[in-house]
Amino acid sequence: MADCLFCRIIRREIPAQIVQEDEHALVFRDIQPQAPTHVLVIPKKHFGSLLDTSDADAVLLGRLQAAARRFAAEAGLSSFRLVANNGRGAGQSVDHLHYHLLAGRAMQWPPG
Ligand code: DGP
Repeated sequence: MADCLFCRIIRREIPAQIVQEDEHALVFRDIQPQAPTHVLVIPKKHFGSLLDTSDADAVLLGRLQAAARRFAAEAGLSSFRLVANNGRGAGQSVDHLHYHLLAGRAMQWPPG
């Protein structure tokens, strides 16, 4: 997607603090961190949100969780939250599927 912000980060057209990368996924620091540790886990393939994926993408979706787990393990996180906002009503502002990984402070439940 030519004008997608996160696709542009993947292509290195916009700078980001990338902390992990493989063939399928990118993990980088959120520009507006909501916790001491706040990274975004994204697929390199463009999906607007989880609703734009299908059962055929199950392996790729699993890879995103694996990337999140690797980051958490390497960062020594014993607890963290992994969350995806899907749709404006849920707070999604960037239309490229992404999981927020937040850690380093007490978390509330349910989230607001
Ligand atoms: P959401 O609101 O759930 O769609 O999350 C989008 C996140 O993306 C939000 O926490 C801020 C982050 N973000 C927006 N623009 C940029 C950017 O240019 N660079 C980085 N690293 N993060 C961004």
